[in-house]
Amino acid sequence: MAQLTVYGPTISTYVRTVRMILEETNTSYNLENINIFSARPSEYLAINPFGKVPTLKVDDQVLYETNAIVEYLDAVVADHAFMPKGPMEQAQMRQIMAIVDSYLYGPSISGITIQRLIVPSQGGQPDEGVIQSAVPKCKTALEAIESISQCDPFLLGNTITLADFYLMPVVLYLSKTPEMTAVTAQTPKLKTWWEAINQRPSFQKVIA
Ligand SMILES: N[C@@H](CCC(=O)N[C@@H](CS)C(=O)NCC(=O)O)C(=O)O
Repeated sequence: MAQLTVYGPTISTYVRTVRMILEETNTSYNLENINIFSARPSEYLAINPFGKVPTLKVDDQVLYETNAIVEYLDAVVADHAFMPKGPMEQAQMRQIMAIVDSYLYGPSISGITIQRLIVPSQGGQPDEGVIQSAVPKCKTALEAIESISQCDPFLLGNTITLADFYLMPVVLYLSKTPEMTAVTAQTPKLKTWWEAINQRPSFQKVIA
């Protein structure tokens, strides 16, 4: 097996998504911290010109963009265990991942989580305006995911898929804020899914 190195901080939702696959499959890997609260070093920008995390190194080859990384890892370390079998479910899995990327991550993390958890931890006051404008966007995204998902017990049925790994880290941060109640008011299936899945050992390990 190739030598795998994940670049990124343990607090990153996308880093957690990637690490869950490695933990689920007992794959050994190195974790290299990248500070995302300061300018990225030139050595990191040389492997990821966008400066985002995570980046995965596979021996000397570099992959970035979480959707590319997780599909690669699912193939090489999980023998496609985290990919649904049917074409419709595969498309729905990618649809959920795209909703997380395009419509959920921004309002949940940059909007609610940064304001509610990070700003006060640094002695500041949350910007209630930023939070209030993020809440309906999060709600729309979670309700869209709810309408695609089965949550029985996993998002797309009886096996865990990459979509679960994408959504769990974002919902964890939301669950630490008072806005969780409002954004999940119309998503009863996702609430049941979250209660059943959040103690999963691979998840508990990557969030520790
Ligand atoms: N499109 C990227 C997004 C990754 C992303 O936004 N990562 C966040 C951390 S969870 C990050 O790098 N934040 C630092 C920054 O934006 O400067 C992917 O799929 O990997």
